[in-house]
Amino acid sequence: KMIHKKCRNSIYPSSNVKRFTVPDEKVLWNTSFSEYCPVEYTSKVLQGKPWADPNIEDSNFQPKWNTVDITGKINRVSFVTLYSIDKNNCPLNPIGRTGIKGRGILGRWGPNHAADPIVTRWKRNKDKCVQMDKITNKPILQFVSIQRRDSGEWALPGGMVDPGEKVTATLLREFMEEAMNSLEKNQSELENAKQCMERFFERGEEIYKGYVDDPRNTDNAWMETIAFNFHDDSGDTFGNLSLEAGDDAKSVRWTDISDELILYANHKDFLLKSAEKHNAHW
Ligand code: RP5
Ligand code: MG
Ligand code: MG
Repeated sequence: KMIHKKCRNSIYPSSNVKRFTVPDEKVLWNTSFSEYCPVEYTSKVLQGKPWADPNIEDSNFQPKWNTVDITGKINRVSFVTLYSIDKNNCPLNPIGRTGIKGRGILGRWGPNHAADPIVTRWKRNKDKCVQMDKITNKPILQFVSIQRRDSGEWALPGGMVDPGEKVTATLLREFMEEAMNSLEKNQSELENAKQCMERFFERGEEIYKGYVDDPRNTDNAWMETIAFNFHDDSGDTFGNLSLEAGDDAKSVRWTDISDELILYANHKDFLLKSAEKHNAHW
């Protein structure tokens, strides 16, 4: 069972709000922790944003917890569990305490759904031969990583699933925005790359579906994701495509997968799983 670490015992991202200290053994809601007194923090940035929920006290806000809202197409179902609702009508983080109440900078109360594309290829030398790791003697897999503008950490080029959007569409859209700078390209420049990527993204393999140990999580709002692997086995797809950082990414690069990776949230776990699937070095 997962225990979250990146959303505990730290300063909340883009703020100076300090989380209430939660030791490992006090994470689960059903372990008593009478001193527990987390501060409430919901960023002002969320006010009036079309992509964000209203405040919980707002009388017009009638969220249907644990269901997909038919009209607004907002998915409030958790991959993890049927989450509980506390006495203030706030959803409770299924993994446990985080040291902060409220939403922080997350748009939704409860689960915030994202999708993460894991685009991989084999590492090759100048003669196009696949490179092996000297110790494990296994081929080295590389993945497309982006550097996040918010924290500067390297991460998967993932993003939020828009209301009513298919996850397959989110995966492609976010990859093109963050790793190919599609938002700054004109229609004709995009045409060729888009067709190529659409075909490449038709065959993907699900690697992970569930909670993300994201530094933005709170007691009442958390990230969940579906991570899909798209593998360019021959190396042809990306031979003709160039990577260019865009939107909430400030750089992009191919990175070798290994146990030494240091990445945002728990993205490293998804990459190790991808490497295992391809019987690659890690
Ligand atoms: C992570 O946040 C997810 O795994 C995904 O990579 C990302 C989505 O949020 P933004 O990149 O849109 O901030 O937890
Ligand atoms: Mg994005
Ligand atoms: Mg993103």
